[in-house]
Amino acid sequence: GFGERKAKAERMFSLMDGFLKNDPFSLQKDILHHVEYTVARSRFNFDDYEAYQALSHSVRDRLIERWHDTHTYFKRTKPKRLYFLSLEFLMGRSLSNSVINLGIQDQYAEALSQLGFEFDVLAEQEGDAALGNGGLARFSACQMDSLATLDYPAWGYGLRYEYGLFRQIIVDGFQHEQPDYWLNFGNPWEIERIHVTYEVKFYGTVEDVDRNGEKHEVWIPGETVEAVAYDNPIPGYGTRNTINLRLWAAKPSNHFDLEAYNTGDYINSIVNRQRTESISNVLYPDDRSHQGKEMRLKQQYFFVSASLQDIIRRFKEAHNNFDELPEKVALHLNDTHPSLSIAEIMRILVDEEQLDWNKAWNIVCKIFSFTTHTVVAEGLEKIPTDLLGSLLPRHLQILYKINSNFMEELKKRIGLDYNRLSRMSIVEEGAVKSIRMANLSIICSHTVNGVSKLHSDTLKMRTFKDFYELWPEKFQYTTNGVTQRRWIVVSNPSLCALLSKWLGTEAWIRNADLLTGLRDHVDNTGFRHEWKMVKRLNKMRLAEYIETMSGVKVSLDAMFDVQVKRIHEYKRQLLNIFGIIHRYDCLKNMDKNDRTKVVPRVCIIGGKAAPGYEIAKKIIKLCHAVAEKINNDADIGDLLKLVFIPDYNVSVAEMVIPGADLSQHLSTAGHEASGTGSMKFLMNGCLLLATADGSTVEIIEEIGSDNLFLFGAKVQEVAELREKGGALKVPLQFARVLRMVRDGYFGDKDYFKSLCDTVEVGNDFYLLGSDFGSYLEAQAAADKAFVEPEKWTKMSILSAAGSGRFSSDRTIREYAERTWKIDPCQCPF
Ligand code: NTF
Repeated sequence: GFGERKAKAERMFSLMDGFLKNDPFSLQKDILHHVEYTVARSRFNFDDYEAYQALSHSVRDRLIERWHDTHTYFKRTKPKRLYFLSLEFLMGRSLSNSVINLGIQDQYAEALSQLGFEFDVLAEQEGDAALGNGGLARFSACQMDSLATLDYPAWGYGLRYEYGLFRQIIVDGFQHEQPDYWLNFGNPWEIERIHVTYEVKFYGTVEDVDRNGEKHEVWIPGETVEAVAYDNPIPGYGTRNTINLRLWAAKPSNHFDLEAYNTGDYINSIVNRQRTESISNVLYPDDRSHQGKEMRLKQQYFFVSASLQDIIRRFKEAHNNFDELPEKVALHLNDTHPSLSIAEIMRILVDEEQLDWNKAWNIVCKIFSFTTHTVVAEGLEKIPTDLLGSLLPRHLQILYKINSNFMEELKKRIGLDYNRLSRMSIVEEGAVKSIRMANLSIICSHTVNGVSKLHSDTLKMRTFKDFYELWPEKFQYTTNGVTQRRWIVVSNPSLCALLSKWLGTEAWIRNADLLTGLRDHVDNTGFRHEWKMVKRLNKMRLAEYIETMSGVKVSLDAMFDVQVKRIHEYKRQLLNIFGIIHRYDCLKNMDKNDRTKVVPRVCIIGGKAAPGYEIAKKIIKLCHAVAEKINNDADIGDLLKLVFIPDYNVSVAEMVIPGADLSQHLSTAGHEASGTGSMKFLMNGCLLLATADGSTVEIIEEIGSDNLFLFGAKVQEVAELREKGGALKVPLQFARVLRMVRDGYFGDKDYFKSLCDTVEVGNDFYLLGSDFGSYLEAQAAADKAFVEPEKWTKMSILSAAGSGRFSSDRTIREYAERTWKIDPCQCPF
């Protein structure tokens, strides 16, 4: 009874010391406790890695306290919740970020130094959590940080891959992929919830059942897998709120396997069980083509089914009428990867909860929102109906029904325009009949978001034109952002201190708009001097890293020029390399005396190529071949260096970005949906050399076109240029560089042939040739600015000063207010 429960609670409470204490002495005690009892090492003998583990566990304890409080508070106050569904999160390391967000960085540093350890050294022990590919996945991670910091009642849902994104190693200039078995040494940042499990079903058939005299279709599944929850606490900065990122792992279901029992095939039944575990094993390493792979589809449904069961269970605990669902639940589709949710929730409401189809559909259309991260229609996900029908027969039926209802409605609105009807259909008839996940997502979502203004215009005018004409009000844009907690506070502590000093407050860490205050100091020589010192310090850190990674010694006086991102033809790393070859060629042909006037450069390129993307891999090889030549040319010395940074990931980015003077964003206009790397560089006072693509257009609005180096064809010009094809004018320098590569100047002539073909006149889809002239001019302008350090520093300051709008806090606030309609819910201290 109640009396008994109360007595028990009181007894429990009297046994607790209250919250964990954060003074250095208590922290030391906790760390040593974990050395002895969690890591099980002697407290008199443990190394840096063990110290890292113990330290992390003491941080984890503090996260758990806040996590519990936050969720108890959410449960009590029952706010509308956001569920952020994403198949990818690139969280990177957690230690520094957690300690900073908890606000106990200094205490930990002191506690550790008294124990003879250095916080930063231990932080370096941590490996990255790399459960994602590129921009989309890191953006998800930034959004989680902002959701927690701004006190939104949000959950993230994803998959706990046992193998994250492959590690890139370079052998003879070629990329090789190594598995990232990241859980090998345990993961202190997750909490295994062995009691939070759901059954996920696959295959089987659909059968008719009789329900109160009516015929209904019901799924009789053939295979069952269990989903186990792993919770990853996400602490907000300057708040007690700590939200949850729940990742699912597949485990074999413990259901009694009658067949194996009957046939006595004990060993095989266990071997078969292991196959089911493999669902969450590995992240697909391709960031924009997930076409027609059965395992990928299984992953998507596994994730969707477990998440929705969890969400519906939580809803039913607090509410008893599904009419309330839209007031209490917002479901966000991060790209189309989770869009099976739509069919799944219809199945739950209609088949299991026995709601009338139309009633269910009306509810469902009020809860979904959708963000797309791609530009071109060819990149959109399609699932062959054969595959879907065998894995999820009932879902395929549901999708057909959604589509036929939609087609009926559409005919009433637009008449019998069969071309348009077939373009808008969820079902693509063709050689391979398939389901168009983007069409499904648009039809069912109340809001379709682009990730920058330009991107959204493209969606409206091209990619989703038919849908825009039908439902203009659905189409919105919410420009991406990045979290200044990770991209300044964690990764650039010296800049962080400088900002707080000159802004006179740390408030910019929660309100990045305050960075505009830097404009007031731009004419102060003392401030500029300190600004330069910070950059120099970060360049030193980067130079050391370069030397250990590649053996190349670089001069700190050179301009550090960086391009780091996934390798893609549209991102045009090849344009960068051609520019470098051109620079090298000029240096070689230059009079010795003239060389002294040249601005020395260190060109840094980094990024992974999808394992099956041949051209991207050739770009990596070419980069190494060119580097080999240039770096060993005694004529050139410090005037030009080229280094490829292997295994680019979140923690490498944290080191590289603060050390850059210049960063390059070279996508052919109209191809980069937004770009978030540029925002990180901007915050760190790096100048941008960029095309007018994605969010760069909005960056220019904030910092002014004088403070960056813009080049290249504009979006409106691209189509026309492409049409010219073979008649396109290409500068002589471009032809010369291309010839050098073709002729084997950098070796491997045959291997580079197909790469060269992609940019040959008439075949140059991404317009490297036609943009080359303007690219070289922008590069020359950058050189010119760099020799005037005061001017350069001003541009650098004004870049950072204008970066506030590109905080993911602004992004999240816009989503919360306009799209999700959720309110902050701050757990009291
Ligand atoms: C990326 N997409 C886009 O290519 C970037 O322009 C954008 O900034 C980020 O998403 C975040 O919105 C992907 O990573 C993916 F997976 F869609 F290819």
